[in-house]
Amino acid sequence: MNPDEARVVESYGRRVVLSLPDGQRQPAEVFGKRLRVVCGDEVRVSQHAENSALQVLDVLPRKTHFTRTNSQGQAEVLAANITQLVVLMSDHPVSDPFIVDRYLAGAELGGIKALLVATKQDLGQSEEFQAHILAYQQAGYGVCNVSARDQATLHTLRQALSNEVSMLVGESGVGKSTLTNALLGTNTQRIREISESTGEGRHTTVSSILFDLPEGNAALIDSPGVRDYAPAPVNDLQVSFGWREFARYTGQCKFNNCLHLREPGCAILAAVKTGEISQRRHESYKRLVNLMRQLLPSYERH
Ligand SMILES: Nc1nc2c(ncn2[C@@H]2O[C@H](COP(=O)(O)OP(=O)(O)O)[C@@H](O)[C@H]2O)c(=O)[nH]1
Ligand SMILES: [Mg+2]
Ligand SMILES: [Zn+2]
Repeated sequence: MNPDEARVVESYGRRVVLSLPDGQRQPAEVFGKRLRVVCGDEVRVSQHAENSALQVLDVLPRKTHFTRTNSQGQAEVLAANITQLVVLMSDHPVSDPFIVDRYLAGAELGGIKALLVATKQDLGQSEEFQAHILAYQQAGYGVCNVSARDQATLHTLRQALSNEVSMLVGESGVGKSTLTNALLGTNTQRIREISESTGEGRHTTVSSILFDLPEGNAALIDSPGVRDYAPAPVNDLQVSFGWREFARYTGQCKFNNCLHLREPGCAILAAVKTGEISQRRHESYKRLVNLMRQLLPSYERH
């Protein structure tokens, strides 16, 4: 990294926290109204005088960007330059597999590797949960079973995190911040207290924060709690690229613009019928096609 370059480790609009080439973390201001920076961005900075505030002047080209559709139906970049999305799933409380699918699709569409982590292993796993995990393995995803309360369970995950810039995502309460603390060996991130009366937790992680992991050349981003997630708008034909297991059947459908919904001679529908592709994963695909059709008017689709 050049001496005038830095990495954004926290972003609050105009105010950010930077990690400087010497490893120090310092607050800075974003210069100019149009510049938008997110966690993981590499930026060019300047400082007028020894004790003046650091200013972010420019964003270096992003190698990857992980996006979502925001509440206005627009694409929003959540993190830049991550190499791996780590999608957390828990049985306590039960994670929604349709949200997990959309996170995995967001990674595929952003050209980012994806890994699944089943959390809170110490609390046990129902048969239904294990069936979901098996379906993800059959689709081609690696799965780590962990408990943040047992360092011995973190070994495989630590290996998967080395030499990567990983972002932890998943529904509120799935255990992202607890896992971050366990991996860092600190109590940096605040943990949600789940209210006994309502079962609802408070959102204690307000912004994505990037941490350097002690081992290897690795970084980990803890992200704020969410209720829902969808990738940035894409046209309906692109949605299938979010389902890794569909790739095996590329070129085998009768129509080359097949959307795998109800077309005759569809290789994907045939694979769903034989059980080679999970029925639930395909249902999830159909739901995302429908959502994307609502988000993008038809003239933008083709
Ligand atoms: N038993 C058990 N509880 C956990 C584990 N990880 C997290 N939790 C609990 O799950 C709740 C939510 O955790 P938190 O890390 O705040 O979730 P986040 O919203 O995804 O960041 C807290 O009450 C944690 O104590 C685990 O491995 N085992
Ligand atoms: Mg959290
Ligand atoms: Zn098809």
